[in-house]
Amino acid sequence: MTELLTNVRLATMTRARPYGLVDDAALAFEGETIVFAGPRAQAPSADRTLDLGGRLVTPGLIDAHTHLIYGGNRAQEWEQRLLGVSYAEIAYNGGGILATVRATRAAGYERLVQSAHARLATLCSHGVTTVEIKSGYGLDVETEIRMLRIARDLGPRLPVDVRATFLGAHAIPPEFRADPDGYVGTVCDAMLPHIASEKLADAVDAFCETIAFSPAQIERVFTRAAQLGLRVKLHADQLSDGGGAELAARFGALSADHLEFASAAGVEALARAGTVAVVLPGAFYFLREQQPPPVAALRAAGVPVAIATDCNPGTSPLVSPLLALNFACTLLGFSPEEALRGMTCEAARALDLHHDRGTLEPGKLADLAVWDVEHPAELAYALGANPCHATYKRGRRTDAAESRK
Ligand code: DI6
Ligand code: FE
Repeated sequence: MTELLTNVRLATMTRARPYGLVDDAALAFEGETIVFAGPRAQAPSADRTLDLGGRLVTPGLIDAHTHLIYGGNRAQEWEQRLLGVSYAEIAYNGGGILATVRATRAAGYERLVQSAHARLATLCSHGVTTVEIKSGYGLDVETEIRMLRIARDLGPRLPVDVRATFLGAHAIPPEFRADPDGYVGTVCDAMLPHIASEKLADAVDAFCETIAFSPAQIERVFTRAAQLGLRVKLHADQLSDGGGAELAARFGALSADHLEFASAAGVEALARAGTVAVVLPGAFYFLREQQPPPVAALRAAGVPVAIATDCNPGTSPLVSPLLALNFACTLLGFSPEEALRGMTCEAARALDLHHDRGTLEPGKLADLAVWDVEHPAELAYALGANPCHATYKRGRRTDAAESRK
């Protein structure tokens, strides 16, 4: 059966600038696959036609970096930070990520599912149809596996595809405080082989930072991941220049994320490796970071740049992808078009899913967001608004009003 959505403006996000816009357009799909996206006058005949009243249709948004499964919250730590205590100080004193690790270990499976489901449903109600979710708040075999199973369980419950990422090397757990290398051994020898054999993760991430893991420790994790056939990505150069971008590039990482302190050499390395830069404006904003990521240098070097929410309890409790686009424009110098590319086609690349999503073209999945706006710049523009009218996930429609329930 062919379904035709007509009387729309399409932001196809294909190479044609700006936004791959097609006015007075139509889009047809058969099952879960787009078969036509172009001028209404050329649309094929269809079994069912829906007039969308001139609304804008974009690819479903892709949030390529979240940590949305966690116990508790860190509002009180945020209060402390507003009084001048730094994120690094809080981490050194056993708060920060480790506070969430305690709360996550203590929460049962069902409580974690419930709170993560609510956050993911909010993302979906804002046009998201593909999301990446990391583990990393368990830091022991049992809880890391629980987090990844929850990530795998959430997808079928909502109109969204979930990519699960194993982030065992997120922080050094309290049990290994005196033996960080011992923990890296656990990640490599106990966690990774199990996760790979059960296919619980699609990729492996790590946090390269003075308060987390050294490049040498991360090399061990990445080497093991590569042996097990898993692609890698990296939290790189967020709080200091630790050569994270270079490290990610050396391992052919899918993405290097954050990058506030990445050096010129790091940017060049990403460009050569074809690694996507994932910029996380929510964390930049919420940490009141002073040093922006090198957006102009990334642009000049031709590095693909994605934008994501980084939804997490410590540095970016953000469940609005559109606000992430706005922050990218107002704080980091993106154009609204670059920002939207960052959450569609470039985000698809960051997840290695660009073969089947991220643009509106025949052959790609019918993952769509329908918006009550005239022009795509409005998506990044309207602070705190949610103009999402409906989404289509693999051709199946969800009304936004429905998904907010
Ligand atoms: N960088 C981040 O921004 C998140 N993880 C990371 O490595 C923050 C995680 C947290 O503070 O809970
Ligand atoms: Fe993160």
